[in-house]
Amino acid sequence: MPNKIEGHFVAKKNARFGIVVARWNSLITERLLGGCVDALVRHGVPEDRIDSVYVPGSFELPLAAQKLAASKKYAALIALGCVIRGGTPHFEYVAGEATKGLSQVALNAGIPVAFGVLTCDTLEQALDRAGAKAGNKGWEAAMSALEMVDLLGKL
Ligand code: INI
Repeated sequence: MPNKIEGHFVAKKNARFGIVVARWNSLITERLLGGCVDALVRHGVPEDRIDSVYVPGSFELPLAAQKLAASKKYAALIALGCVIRGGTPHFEYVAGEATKGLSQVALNAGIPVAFGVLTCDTLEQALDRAGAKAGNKGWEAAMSALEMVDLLGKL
């Protein structure tokens, strides 16, 4: 049997988490933030070890995340945003740059940057993923941050 190495959903002692939240579609992103903080706190992260930083839109998430990563204060970052397709190519540009930029920050800094950016066709779909029919993607992003911090500590 191979050695199985995996992360668990536990809060590492003293670990600090940075959440970057886009204000665009704040009806949705505030709900993602609520789910995200709830998941962290219920898995043992004290609230005073969680910082939330606001940016105008999802396009700005990577730059703020990069700055937070450079501070070396955080075990992981979680990016929350919501891009809704409006029938223009704008959607692809904003969502694409947010996605590329955030993964670049994670790889350059060597810390997990959880991707909690919804890319939806409609507001209804976004609501479903922000606490209605399809769970809360902010919660899921927080769980992935917890798991990755624990995993990286084992590698
Ligand atoms: N930003 C979002 O987070 N979601 C969107 O749906 C969106 N749309 O549709 O335009 C959006 N645009 C703003 C963008 O993220 C930047 O804040 C803006 O272009 C200024 O740089």
